[in-house]
Amino acid sequence: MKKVLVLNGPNLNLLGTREPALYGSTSLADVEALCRAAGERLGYEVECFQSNWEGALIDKIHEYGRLFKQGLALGCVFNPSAFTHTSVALQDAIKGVDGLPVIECHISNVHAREAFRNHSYISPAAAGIVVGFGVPGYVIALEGLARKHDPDNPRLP
Ligand code: CA2
Repeated sequence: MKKVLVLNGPNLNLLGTREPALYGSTSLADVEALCRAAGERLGYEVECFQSNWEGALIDKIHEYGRLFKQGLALGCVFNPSAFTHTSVALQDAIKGVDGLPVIECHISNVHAREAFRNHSYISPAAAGIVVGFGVPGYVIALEGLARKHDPDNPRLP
């Protein structure tokens, strides 16, 4: 069974504890359980990883770049959190692994918020973007990734 990475960036470990108006009241553990269940429905094994450290996120993208080349991984759903708006290094990592499809996912609509959130360093390297659907956006992103890989997957909704 091919693997899919659900990658979450800084402070998303705090999901559900504060700012429910922006990010909902679901915990990161619940988001990850939701993603694993969606992966199972689609026929993929979902691995979840969250870090507050840019380098740890980069290392995980490199790992999945290798798995993708070996035919063992399908791609990645990535909420880079605030690194979206700052990190040339994460854009370089995604471009550097060359081929791994990364779907950028944001819980809130970053385009309807402060001007500094309107720009993403990740989007130019992304295979797709899901923004502003709340936590269900992760499932939409997983389905989009699966559809890109195999539009005829009978498990797709
Ligand atoms: O909307 C998103 O998913 C964001 O990636 C969330 C980031 C934000 O910096 C991006 O602009 C948009 C922030 C995640 C912080 O999450 C918290 C959750 C609960 C309490 C505090 C922070």
